[in-house]
Amino acid sequence: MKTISLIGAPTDVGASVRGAGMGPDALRVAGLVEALEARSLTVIDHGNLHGPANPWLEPVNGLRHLKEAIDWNQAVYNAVEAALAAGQMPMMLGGDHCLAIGSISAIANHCRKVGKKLRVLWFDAHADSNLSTISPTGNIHGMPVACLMGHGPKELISYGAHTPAMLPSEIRLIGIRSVDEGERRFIHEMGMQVFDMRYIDEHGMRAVMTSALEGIDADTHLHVSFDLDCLDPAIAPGVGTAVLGGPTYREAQLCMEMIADTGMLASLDVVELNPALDLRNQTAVLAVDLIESLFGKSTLVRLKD
Ligand code: 5AB
Ligand code: MN
Ligand code: MN
Ligand code: MN
Repeated sequence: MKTISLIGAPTDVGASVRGAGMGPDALRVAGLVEALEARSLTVIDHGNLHGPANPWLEPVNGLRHLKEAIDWNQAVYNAVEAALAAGQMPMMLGGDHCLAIGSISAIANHCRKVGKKLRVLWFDAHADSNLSTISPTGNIHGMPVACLMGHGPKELISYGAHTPAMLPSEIRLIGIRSVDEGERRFIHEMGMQVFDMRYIDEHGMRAVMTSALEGIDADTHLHVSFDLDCLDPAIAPGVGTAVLGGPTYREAQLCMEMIADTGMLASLDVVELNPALDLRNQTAVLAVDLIESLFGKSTLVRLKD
């Protein structure tokens, strides 16, 4: 059976709304460990990583808190790399989404080393494809996709042995509904596959997930980077940058169940949970509920064929 390595990364240095640093503990309080154990998984909770405090400064050259983001991502990179080396499944609990740079750099590096194909499913309201030159905010949590594709400050694009860490063909963006003008151009230049909300409305979540999971086989490392602001704010208010019009509870469940059905999930980021904005920890409780489905707790009554 799988052993899950929980890695808490309690920081909000990549954001300009404070509070995401409390995410890891809110997920624990919501019963994450117990829920995973109830799915017969072994869980090793490594507790929280340590890193620099949020200095709460304005962006410099289009980047806010660059040095702090570099240090936090190095800590995440090291922890995820160690979990993979030990044969465990890393689950990184953010923290803001800039931490996916370290997490996915370690995963991609591992894939190159062991000769696995990589597929990343990026669930998000946002495209996270900003560059310092085009970002309207300078917040690094809006830049991880670009950094992973080799576009960003040199320290953030070179954690692993290869730059870029990830190719555009290895990622699928799902749930997107807030894209900055520069990001739109970048996405098209890179040729990334984006299943935005309009596409989900028109084709339905089942068709979207069938496409997003296409080609995954026994040689694939499947990583899910789950920004909780992907979900509709009506069900997930506890996020720093909420955007109207996200997937419903049922659509989110279907995503999780279809991923579970592949049996190939190999690592996970759960990010952008902001307990300071949540209502009685409901977004954390919802996240735990969806993670249970991701690990095979089906809501189906009929038996699967
Ligand atoms: B998140 C925005 N595009 O770059 C920017 O939550 C928002 O990780 C980024 O998806 C949101 O600041 C980053 C306006
Ligand atoms: Mn994000
Ligand atoms: Mn987002
Ligand atoms: Mn956010």
